Amino acid sequence: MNIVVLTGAGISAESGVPTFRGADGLWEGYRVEEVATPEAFEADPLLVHTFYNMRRAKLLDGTIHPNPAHLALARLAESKEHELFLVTQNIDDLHERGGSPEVLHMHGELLKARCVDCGAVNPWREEMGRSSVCRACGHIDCLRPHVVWFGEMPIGLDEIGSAISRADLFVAIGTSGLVYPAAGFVSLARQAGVRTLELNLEATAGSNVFHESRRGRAGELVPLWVGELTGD
Ligand code: BV8
Repeated sequence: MNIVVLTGAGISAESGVPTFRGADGLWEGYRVEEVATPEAFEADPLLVHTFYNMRRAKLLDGTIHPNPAHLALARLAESKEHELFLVTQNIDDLHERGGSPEVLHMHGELLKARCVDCGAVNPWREEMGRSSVCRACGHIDCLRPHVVWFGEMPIGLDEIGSAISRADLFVAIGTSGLVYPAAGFVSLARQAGVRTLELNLEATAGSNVFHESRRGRAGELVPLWVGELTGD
């Protein structure tokens, strides 16, 4: 079976990565939509760098590990009977650390830096600020997180659209279905006659669009669902 899986912050919640719209969905009193924008970066680069430096440091502090949901998706990728296209809205590297061989980060990656002068994208695991130096062109005050902000074009939309149109099954895991265009993928799938399944802790904005919606924690639901497909 051709399967497209879209993951969101909910798949990393049990690994200790806070979701966006969890308890209060605020960071230091800011809404993510206010901080994760080009305008915020233009107006207050230090605030935005601090937002990502804190999240990067947390991701790398040794306490965050892939959970059974990440591991189950890696097993699904290895199975011979199925073709998996994994796209994530998350900017953490937990799918990769969980063994998934190919991950499309449609909203970018926290552990990469992009140079606004030369366009180079490089791995970046330390603090980033205005004095950081681009490893490709040597300029300073030119690096930003390689992350898609609100109002910016997500990565890989064409590839995602064609993967969905030729899929047999579209599964959304741990996403609130509030951010577009990712939130619209389920409708795209339904229009293409693709079966749709949602695995999420609670009902979401899109739950009634899915053919089937299962309630529960990703760490439990995903291994069970993958087991149904691979028979293990
Ligand atoms: C674009 C990277 C156009 C940054 C992110 C009005 C109406 C409709 C749309 C818009 C509008 N105004 C503006 C827009 C567009 C906007 C948008 O959709 N805004 C929303 C807020 C209304 N979208 C954009 O701007 C996008 N770009 O549209 O470009 C364009 C066109 C042409 C040319 C140029 C541009 C770009 C959006 C990307 C923004 N970047 N992330 C960063 O991470 O800092 S978005 C960010 O929030 C995440 O990446 C993620 O994608 C998104 C949503 O979060 P979720 O992953 O769903 O997480 P959330 O916390 O919301 O939900 C978690 C879920 O998990 C919950 O349901 C919970 O129940 C569940 N859960 C919790 N624990 C568990 C669990 N489930 C299972 N197990 C558990 N243990």
